[in-house]
Parts: sequence; structure tokens; C-alpha cells
Amino acid sequence: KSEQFNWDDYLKETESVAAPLHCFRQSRIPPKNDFKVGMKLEAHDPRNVTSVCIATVIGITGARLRLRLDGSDNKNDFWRLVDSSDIQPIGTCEKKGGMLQPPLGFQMNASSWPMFLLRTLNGAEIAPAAFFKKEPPKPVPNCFKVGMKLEAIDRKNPYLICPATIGDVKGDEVFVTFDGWRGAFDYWCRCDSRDIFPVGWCSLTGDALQPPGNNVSITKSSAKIQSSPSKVTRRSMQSPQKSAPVPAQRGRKPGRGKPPGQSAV
Ligand code: MLY
Repeated sequence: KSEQFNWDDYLKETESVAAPLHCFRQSRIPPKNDFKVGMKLEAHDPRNVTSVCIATVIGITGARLRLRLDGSDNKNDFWRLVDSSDIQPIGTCEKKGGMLQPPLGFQMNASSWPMFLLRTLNGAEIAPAAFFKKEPPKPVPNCFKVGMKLEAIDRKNPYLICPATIGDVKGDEVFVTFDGWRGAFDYWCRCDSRDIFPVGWCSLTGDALQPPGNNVSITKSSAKIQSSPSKVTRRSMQSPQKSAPVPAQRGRKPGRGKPPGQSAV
């Protein structure tokens, strides 16, 4: 966990407010993560969402699982909450009359898929159905406001959760801006995205919240509040040098990311 970063102090320093819990499609208390590394489950292929594939739990982080599709490479890992509707117990697909599919980029000849599947599941450690939690309901109107703070997944480095600010709101969407990173990692998402969390989420799940970047942002995305416009641009973000180690993947140029799914961490 990050020792230096403290939301209470940070909200004061930036004179901003945390987005209220009811804005998010997250449970008030993060779901318990009972999964173990090595367990298998069914997951929608993030690169081909109509396919349901076999995935293996490669890592556990807070309420999320690091997953790898069986038969795929190690460059396309993805992370899902234990209450994500993208994952389900093995057997669910068949019960619904569907067929398990090879992942996009299946490393063997397509004709070997049925046998591969058989071998993969034979003797596998199957994640128990009770480990899968129900996805929370969608928050109905978009109640985010520009300037509100939150924790958000860095989609270019999806194992990272970072302090962020709502930079814009349009219909059902919000613009998530990463504090101290000059826009390089910002993205639009639906207000019911599972990639955004209320302030305090990481401290509840035990995830390591990244410290803000150290680049001063002078855009409206940095915590604006009406009462003191003079303060808007003043504060730089907390320097990560003083606190937690530099975020992973140094040397990768921001903005030229490949699709999510880095193998680091
Ligand atoms: N060192 C990498 C990763 C930066 C991560 C930024 N996140 C936390 C918003 C880079 O600079 O590209």
C-alpha cells in the first residue's frame, strides 16, 4: 500500500470532493475475493466479447483477478472484479446452450481446440460457484460532476488504480482524468463502468493505490471548485518521488500504449 498518499489530506489540498458512493457501479463494501491462483473459470474474451473462454487465475489483487485465457499468450492478461458479469463458473456456458470458444490468438491449430479444451479441464482446479459475486446494479442517473475525485484503473496499465478527477460529463459518460499525468492516460467511460471506484476503495480491498503523477496539470481537469478559482492551478500533485516507488513500466512512452494487458507486475 502507499504510505504517503492520504485522501483526506489530498482532498483538502486540492479543495475537492470525493464522488459519492451511489454514483458508482460498485458495492459499498468490496466483495470478498476467495479465488486462488491456478483456479479456472469462464470469461468473456476481452478482445472478442461474444466468445466465452476458459481462463486461469494468474494473480489476485484486492477484489480483482488477473486472468489469462487458456491457449492464449501471456501478453494479453486482463483484470476482472470478482463481481464482474464477465466471469462465471465453469459449466455456465454449456448450461446456457453455448459452446466454449478458443481465445482470439489461440496458439494452436483451430482443429486441436476440442482436444485442448478436454485436456485443459481434465483435473483442473475449478473455481467454486460461491466465489463469484453478483454484479451490483447500475446507478441510474449519471450523478458525477466535474471536479469530483475517484480511484480509477489506468487502462494502459490495468493493474494500476490511481487517483483521478472527473474532467467532463456528457450524458451517461464521464471523462476520467489522472491526477498529475497531463492527460496521457485519460479516457471516457460510461458512468456505470467497473473501472472506476469511490475514494477509499483501494484501502478497503488492500490494493496499492498509486500516488498521483508529478506533472502539474493546468487544465480544468484538476480539481476545480467554484469558491476559490485562484487555487485551481496552484497546487501541483504530490510528488511520487517522495512517496511510493515510481509506477511500473518505466520508459514506456505515455500515449502510445498497446491495448491493455501488460505482463508486468
Ligand atoms: N511509467 C509508465 C506508466 C505510467 C503509469 C501512469 N498511470 C499511473 C496514470 C509511463 O510513464 O508510461
